[in-house]
Amino acid sequence: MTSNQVLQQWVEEVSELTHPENIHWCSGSDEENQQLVDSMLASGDFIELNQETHPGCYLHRSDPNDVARVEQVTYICTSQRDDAGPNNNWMEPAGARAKMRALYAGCMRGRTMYIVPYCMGPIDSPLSRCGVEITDSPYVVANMRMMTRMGSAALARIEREGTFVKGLHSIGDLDPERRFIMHFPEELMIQSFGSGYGGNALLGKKCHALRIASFQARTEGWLAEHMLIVGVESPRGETHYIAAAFPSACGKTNLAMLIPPAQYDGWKIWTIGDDICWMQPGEDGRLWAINPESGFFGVAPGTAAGTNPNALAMLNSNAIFTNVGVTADNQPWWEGKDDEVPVTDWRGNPYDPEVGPAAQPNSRFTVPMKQCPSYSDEAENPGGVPISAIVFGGRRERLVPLVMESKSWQHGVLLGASMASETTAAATGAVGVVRRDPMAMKPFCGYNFADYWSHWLTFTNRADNLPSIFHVNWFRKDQDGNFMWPGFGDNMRVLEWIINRCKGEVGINETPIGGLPLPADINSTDLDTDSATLEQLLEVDSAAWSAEVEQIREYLEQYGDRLPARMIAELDKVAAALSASA
Ligand code: SAT
Ligand code: MN
Repeated sequence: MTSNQVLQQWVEEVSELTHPENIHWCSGSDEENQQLVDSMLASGDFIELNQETHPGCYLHRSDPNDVARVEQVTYICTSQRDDAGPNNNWMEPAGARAKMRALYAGCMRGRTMYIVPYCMGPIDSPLSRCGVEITDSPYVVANMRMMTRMGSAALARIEREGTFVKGLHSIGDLDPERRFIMHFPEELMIQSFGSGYGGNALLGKKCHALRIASFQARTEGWLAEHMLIVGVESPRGETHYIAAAFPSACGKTNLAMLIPPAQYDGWKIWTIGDDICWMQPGEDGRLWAINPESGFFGVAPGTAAGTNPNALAMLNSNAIFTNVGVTADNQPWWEGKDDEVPVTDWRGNPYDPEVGPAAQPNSRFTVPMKQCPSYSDEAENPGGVPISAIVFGGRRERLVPLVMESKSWQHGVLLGASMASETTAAATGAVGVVRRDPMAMKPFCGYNFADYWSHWLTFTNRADNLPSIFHVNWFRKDQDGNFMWPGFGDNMRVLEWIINRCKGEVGINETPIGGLPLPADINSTDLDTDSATLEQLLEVDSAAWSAEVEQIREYLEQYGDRLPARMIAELDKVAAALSASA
């Protein structure tokens, strides 16, 4: 029950449509969570893990057909098709609503319908936004409780403010043919059916905090981005905050929890967020950012003491593991974790390496952010943190230098729009093909990319102390196919250079594509990369870059008339500078 009439009426409508057996308004309390856990243990939704080594940890095995986001059935339903843009699947809103209505009819018979009020961001932050997810999945409720500020405090804020995003979710019958993730940004509404998986079902995450929020941010003058946020504290006690966007498989979670190499004594990386960043100009002309989430929903495979000790350390208690393997003593296990041999695979069958990996490659952990050893209390600051630098990145074996600085905000927007990664062997299809993923928002921008870049470009009028924009590439390879840069903790050396640039403490090598470091300005004490290789990582091949510029032009031109002229002007400047230097 609620005093908000719109919410009360919507709950009644949904209940009449879906026919749940019970309705439960979530308070977010510990007792409520315990009851939920107990009922999931009884139903088999949760399997208890070793409570001595992993207190409060549970395993969830999903339907084997329901293990990832489903972009092909994810739609943006704006009244005008062009408002969704070539970057989205579009469906006409009335048709989409009718389709979903038919699927929802009676879908919650025999189930409990949970009303989940949540707040994206600190509960008392003006940058935060609220939503309500109605779901018939207790697994979703347990996850939302970690990933968002869920329960009574969020409902109180909704009753105070009167606005919220409406998200309706049912797992339905998990039939992939009857699975749709619909977004109605003009109505601040999400409708999801047929999947219980993370990004399809935890509606606060990609559906609200990126697709709906990006649309909302455009009308309200802020940015909703697919970025991690880290604080870099120097031995002098100064902390600079960096927001960074990468396509998948570029080590975003690792960067968010980086541990600096040994000689960075007194330096510390603070984690504010690993996935989503909402930014808004402050009175001082800087951009101030919050992480709208309060938990991590991370990929388990590859998480290890060597690659990300902070992540491993936070997974010993109060975590939900989805689709991982299990050891003989009932501990969670995934490929890359350690030398143990699991006994059970993610489907619950005896583990047989001939059949496949123990953990599903997209298996996940859900864990409260506060359990991360590098978690910063600033994540709770209602005012957010001031951003000194925005970093874009991609996985490029050739061409793209280790790091470069944009010549201006506008050029930085072009760098973001040109972001790309080469496909890895992990994805199906050809290896090494360059895929554009502007601002790492390709699957998450809730409107036409051309309008999104125009919105980014307006920030020069909105704030006069904008962060510098950089582009990084940790993934260059030499002729023999070896990585030229060690990555992981050593990326700290690049972060240090970025901060030195923000403070104006080091110079720059001006090139046609942007400002590159002078090799001597990258801290190379105890670095495994020799100086010749470092120089190669900081070179510009003008002929190859001219070809790249034409590929970027071809990509951008598909956005037609709506593409801001400024973007092509920036690209032309780069092209002209490259020809002049050739
Ligand atoms: O499924 S999620 O979108 O939540 C995770 C991811 O794909 O990044
Ligand atoms: Mn993500």
